[in-house]
Amino acid sequence: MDNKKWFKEAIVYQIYPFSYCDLNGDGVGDIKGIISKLDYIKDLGVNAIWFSPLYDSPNYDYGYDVRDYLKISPTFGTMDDFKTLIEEIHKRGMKIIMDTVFNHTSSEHEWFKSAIKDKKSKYRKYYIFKEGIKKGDKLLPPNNWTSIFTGSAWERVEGEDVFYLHLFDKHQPDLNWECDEVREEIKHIFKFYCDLGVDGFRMDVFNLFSKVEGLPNDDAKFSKGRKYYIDGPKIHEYLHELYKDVFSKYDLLVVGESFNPHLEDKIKYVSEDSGEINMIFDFSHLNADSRFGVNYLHKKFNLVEFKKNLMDSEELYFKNGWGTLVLENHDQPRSISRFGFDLVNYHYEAATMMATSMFLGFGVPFIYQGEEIGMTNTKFKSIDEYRDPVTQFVYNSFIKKLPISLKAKIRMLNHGARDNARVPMQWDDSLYAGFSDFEPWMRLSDDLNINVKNDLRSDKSIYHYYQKLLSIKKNNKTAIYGDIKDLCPECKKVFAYKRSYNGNMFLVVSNFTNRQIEYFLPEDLKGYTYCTLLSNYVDVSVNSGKVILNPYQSIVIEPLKEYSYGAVVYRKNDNGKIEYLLEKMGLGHVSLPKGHIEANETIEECVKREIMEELSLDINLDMNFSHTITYSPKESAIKDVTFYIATIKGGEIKVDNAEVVDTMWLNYSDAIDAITFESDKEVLKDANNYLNKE
Ligand code: TEU
Repeated sequence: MDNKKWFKEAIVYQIYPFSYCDLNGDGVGDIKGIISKLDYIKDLGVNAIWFSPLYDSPNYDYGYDVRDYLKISPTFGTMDDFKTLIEEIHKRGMKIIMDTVFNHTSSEHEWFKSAIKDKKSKYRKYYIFKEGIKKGDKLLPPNNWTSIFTGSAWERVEGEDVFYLHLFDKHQPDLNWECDEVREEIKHIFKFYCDLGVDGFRMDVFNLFSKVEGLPNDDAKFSKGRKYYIDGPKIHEYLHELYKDVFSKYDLLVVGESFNPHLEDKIKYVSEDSGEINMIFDFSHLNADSRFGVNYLHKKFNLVEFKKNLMDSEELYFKNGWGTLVLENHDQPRSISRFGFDLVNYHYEAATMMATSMFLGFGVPFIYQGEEIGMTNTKFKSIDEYRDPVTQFVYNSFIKKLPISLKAKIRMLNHGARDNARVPMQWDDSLYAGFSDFEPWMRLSDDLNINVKNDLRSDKSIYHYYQKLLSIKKNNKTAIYGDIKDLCPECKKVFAYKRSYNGNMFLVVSNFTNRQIEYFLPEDLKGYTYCTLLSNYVDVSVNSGKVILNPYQSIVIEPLKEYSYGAVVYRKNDNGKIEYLLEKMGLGHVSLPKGHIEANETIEECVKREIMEELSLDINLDMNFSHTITYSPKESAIKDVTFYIATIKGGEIKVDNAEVVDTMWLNYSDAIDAITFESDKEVLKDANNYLNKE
């Protein structure tokens, strides 16, 4: 657990390149557009960006059908643009994560074209071809497997009695991982991007790579074939080989997108001992509003189910590897719309509550573009407004035939459509939402008032709230490495959990309803005085274990520690001069006469405000509240002294300076005195006495 690697402290922002920002005016997003937004992304507080596929593709499945893995799609730019993108991301101290699609290629990939053209081609074995079954004058597919995108999983090769397997669209033929050359090609592609400077990968549907030998018929009623390819027999072997030959040679973040994985396999994929990958996406919690895991089959959001699936995963990964925290991606409808919140009255509260509940859990947050301003689902009005082929397949194969009105059919589609996540990003209220000057490749969403420009100037900015939230996620070790425990799994209205690490802890308590409610902390947590790290309301009411929560309120609270009064840290600098660092510890609200933290501010804001107010100094303040702040008093009473004030996290004492010679605890009033300007002299005297004691 303490084996620290950068991926564990990552906070990832996902970009769907088609819909982020169009700079060249063709209605489709592009790399230059993305580069123009990197400061916006950086300022949100993330430290890595994952791109849905940027490779050359005929786009039957919008990039998830790759024609050439070593070429950037001309739709988005050139390889040079991509290199600039890497450089610009790194310049800003962020990492870049590429999507990889290796379960299948595009049917227009040179390998497949050659395999189809010539039976003897060396690429024939790169794919899964099989003779059809003759039945009378008909030729049936080799088995009864169905595609995940509906219909048969087989397509007949023109002019032959042979079929090829495609677990997704027919334009996405499955690669044959049994073939050594295929795996070598894949490793080569991974290395190519590593050597360009890419820092990590997402692997699309990685747990479908290995298929059971013989590809037998499946007697399942629905979704035939799954038991023969989900977590297939050689998947762990393949992943280990990738790890050994590629992943272990670089310092990467590798996250696999899993498709309905089994429990024992999940553990193996992410366990550090297995040497496979770092994390998986496992979306079981997102099924809490749908039947049979199908987003179109809507049911009322069930919080207890959501928490159970989420917490089961987090607890599992805490023990065995690392977790991912996901509410949205390019395949999912917008979270705040699908879970049935009252967005007319509480849009800000619902969006910030959801984010707080999710991203302070155990694992790496993955934030999908637009989530940080609370983008919502779209009310598509007719079938031809949808761009995703899956929506069309689902409509034609199943929803179209239902005995319900067209309106009801569209409503069903709207609820589950992946298109909801794919409408253009909303930057401002201009004609095309600031996404493009040209008509976008797909329609815009309905509520264009939800846009970056409006959000950033609003008193209730979701983006600004995310900054505070992510600042906690990034700087508070408990939020990263801490154990996680659900405090009330059976509560139907509240989601409350505890994170703990090295004697520190904090609680996250969220109200999932649009009414004011009361929640009682468990007995063992009642006895503390809590201070607020974050809330989406100004008032935070926690009294003797009773928490009163406003509609969709989320609070993050931590106990005020006995020793959290204040600290003075002295050191000698290179010239033998005495410097001192002051740390104000665990500023508690209300109970302290000075140095109190307001309910809705973070510690860094509190320290900034207080120092500004109390000392009236110009301060160069870093956003990271765990960072040491350096400032020079305008009229220093003390000459030749460099004065630092470090803000702190919880009760954790952290001085990142090897030169520190000793620390000394003061009681609260002394510590407060110590940071008032007049008493600088006294403190220095004190420091001198202390250091010269021996
Ligand atoms: O998704 C895998 C996947 O199984 C989803 O398509 C899922 O079934 C669907 O969203 C349910 O509505 C990955 C990619 O994320 C997706 O965009 C691709 O279409 C798919 O693989 C094929 O590459």
